[in-house]
Amino acid sequence: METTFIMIKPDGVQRGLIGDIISRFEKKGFYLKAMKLITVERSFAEKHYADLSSKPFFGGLVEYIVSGPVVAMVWEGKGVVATGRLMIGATKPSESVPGSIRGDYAVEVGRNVIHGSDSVGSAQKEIALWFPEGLSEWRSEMHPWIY
Ligand code: 3AN
Repeated sequence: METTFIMIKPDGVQRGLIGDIISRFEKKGFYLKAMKLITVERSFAEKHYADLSSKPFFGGLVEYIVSGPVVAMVWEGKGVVATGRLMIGATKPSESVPGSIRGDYAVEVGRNVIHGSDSVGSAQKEIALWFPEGLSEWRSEMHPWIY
């Protein structure tokens, strides 16, 4: 079953959006497989955003991610990578439609509340980076009446 890495960024935590965001993924029908509240080191944030290291906003992005605790999560379900991205909305809040998380809660690209893996491959890499301890054994098939 497909899994994705979702992170509520420091602004999302500080603004009290954790419950709402988790609720959206639960209600959609995805399964929470791992979750932790964690403040990461600069070197860890640089590793997470390594693909963006040449971008002019890289330094500011790393500062932002290490500025406070984040909620790191793994969600599982059919098509969860692509659907998760739709639920999150476009990177630029000016382009993210109302109804999406960024569309409802963000106005600044540099404070856009949430991260979600952009492909199945990057999801696997990000999950390995953030959850080296592994995921919960709980599987939906244990409770077939829950979809
Ligand atoms: P996404 O998070 O939608 O996958 P990416 O991977 O292009 O978007 O960018 C990662 C993060 O970098 C964004 N979530 C945002 O916080 C930050 N970012 C992207 N573009 C800019 C920009 N032009 N200025 C400042 N920060 C940016």
